[in-house]
Amino acid sequence: MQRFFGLEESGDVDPQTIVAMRRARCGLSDVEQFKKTMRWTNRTLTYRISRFGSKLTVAQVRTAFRQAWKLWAQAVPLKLRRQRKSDADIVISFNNKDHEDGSPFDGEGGILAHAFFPGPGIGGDVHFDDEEAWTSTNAKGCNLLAVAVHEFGHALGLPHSSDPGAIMFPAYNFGLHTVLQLSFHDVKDIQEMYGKKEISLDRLPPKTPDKCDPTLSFDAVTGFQQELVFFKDRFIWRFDEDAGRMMEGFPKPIALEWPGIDSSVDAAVAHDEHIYFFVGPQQLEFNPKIRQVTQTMAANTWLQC
Ligand SMILES: [Ca+2]
Ligand SMILES: [Ca+2]
Ligand SMILES: [Zn+2]
Ligand SMILES: [Zn+2]
Repeated sequence: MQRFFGLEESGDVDPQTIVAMRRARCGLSDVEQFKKTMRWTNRTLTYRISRFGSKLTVAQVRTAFRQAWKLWAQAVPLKLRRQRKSDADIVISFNNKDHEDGSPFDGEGGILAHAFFPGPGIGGDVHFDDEEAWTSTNAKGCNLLAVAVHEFGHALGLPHSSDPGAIMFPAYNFGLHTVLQLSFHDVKDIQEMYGKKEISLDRLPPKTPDKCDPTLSFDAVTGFQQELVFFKDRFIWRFDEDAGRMMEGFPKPIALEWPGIDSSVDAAVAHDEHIYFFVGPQQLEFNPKIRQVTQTMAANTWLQC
């Protein structure tokens, strides 16, 4: 699994790997190799919610799933229809611990959900761990929509992506303040399976920046402790000054390092045991000890306005 987090494939479990592994993730194994691409042959697929969870209302769950399917169906000529009764292609449920498919859930945290690739029976089905703190809002907890978009990608046949900007990256994209959307790679991968939809997307899917792109420009560069951090869009790279080299596993979404910083930043500075991120007319004060944004202020408060 190390390859998927952009870490060195050392085979040893180093502290960096442990951090990546402890993070909430999808239960689908990265090690699993796919003999052939599995995809649905029908262009209209049906889904049914066979068991609702205990954390969200029926309406909240239905809305999240409808929005999640819509993101994929905007890119490809597929129709997803909710079915109340009888068999559906994709059966979705919230489950606890062992739920008789050989992949028991692990209680709160860790694995949040898993899905099966297209096929008959359990194929295409999606299971969510009912013990997670599911939310339908931007509040703390697990945003059901963010997890559902990823799992539904598997239900349509997509494996994990090594692009850290992709919905199909094994760690979920919990950018709570950003609009959830498919990345350039997600769109390319799903269109390779099902073709392009004639109606174009509302806006172009974002590309994860490439550090060696000769036209690359940075939004901000700043020094934190013994590091230099390079910002571009919602991603960063970190340069370790002691080791004299770029750290492995980057680019990474800013929000994975500093939760709550979900957009591009104009400037960032470390001061008085806090980090200040400047985003448009605002600045976000981040406390690294508790890993939280502690205050939002006007960007020009430093200038005593
Ligand atoms: Ca879990
Ligand atoms: Ca099924
Ligand atoms: Zn996954
Ligand atoms: Zn399951």
